[in-house]
Amino acid sequence: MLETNVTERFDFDAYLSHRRKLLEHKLALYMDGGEPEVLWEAMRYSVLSGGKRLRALLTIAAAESIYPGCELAKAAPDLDCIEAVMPLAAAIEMIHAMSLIHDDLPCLDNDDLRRGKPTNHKVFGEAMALLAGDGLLMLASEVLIAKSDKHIKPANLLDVALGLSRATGPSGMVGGQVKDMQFTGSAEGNFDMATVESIHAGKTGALIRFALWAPARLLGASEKQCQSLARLGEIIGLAFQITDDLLDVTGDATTLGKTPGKDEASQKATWIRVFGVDGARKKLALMEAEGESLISENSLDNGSAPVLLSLLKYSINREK
Ligand code: GRG
Repeated sequence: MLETNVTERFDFDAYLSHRRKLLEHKLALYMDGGEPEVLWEAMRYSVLSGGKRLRALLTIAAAESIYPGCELAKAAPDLDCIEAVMPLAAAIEMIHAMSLIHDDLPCLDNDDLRRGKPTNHKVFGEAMALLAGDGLLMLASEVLIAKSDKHIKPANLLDVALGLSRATGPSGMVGGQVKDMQFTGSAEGNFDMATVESIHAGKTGALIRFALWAPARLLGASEKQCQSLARLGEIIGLAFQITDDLLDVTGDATTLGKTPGKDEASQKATWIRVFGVDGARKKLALMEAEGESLISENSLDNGSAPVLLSLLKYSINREK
């Protein structure tokens, strides 16, 4: 097993691979077995198919960052903070996976390729893909509520469950997706920066914001810590989606594991269509600087392990 205690020189790759391994193990455990068999197979196909796991990694990193001094650390000093947020991290990845399944359906983006593999409906058919998405949506809440540690305060868990519904539903991902549809195919003059920011904040930003805020709330961090992490989530969420817009223009299918060039072909309202590639790069540089200041001013990264800072940079400088 890799060292979890990162000291002196921070090895970000080792950090990523260790935390991803813990998460994959839990996801497989929470999704082991189940019937009807074909439904569970379709759900597992999309959840256990890799992906960067950025949202879960943000949740784990936020938990590690706030753990010393939070309510739970005092109430249950022997509890491992990564273990404590695993149901939450897994629930977030389930919601993310279901959103990808539905997004790829013929009635939405109609994609054949996801994470370098045929999309869920290409393997299981449209009806089963729809139901696998529905199943994951509810399994996420079930895992969060049923698997969370008994030392977690019920009021905190309830707040987090409410936050998950808000981030996922009409005021989050679903609303963002609807706005995305409303502006797809629209001429450039019909939308502006505020429109694109609002689409991005719902479709992508809401879950990433939640991924950083929720572990702090769940473990009983201070309100200031919760709010600073939520703001960092907004910065990373927008930066992540602008990077996604950029990669759709500059990336290739093999590296991305999905079809590039679709935003342009379907005339999506993206940052690139408002500001161009250079404009997107400039915005990303500004957001990276803003995130960096927020992290250092609020001491969000503790000790010598700049985990959140590294995840911020990873969200922006990734190639897939
Ligand atoms: C949430 C109830 C509910 C329904 C779904 C379709 C839909 C509503 C929302 C669309 C959400 C969506 C697909 C947003 C795009 C976000 C995005 C950039 C996804 C790619 O994320 P990565 O790069 O993927 O993190 P990996 O494969 O690495 O996990």
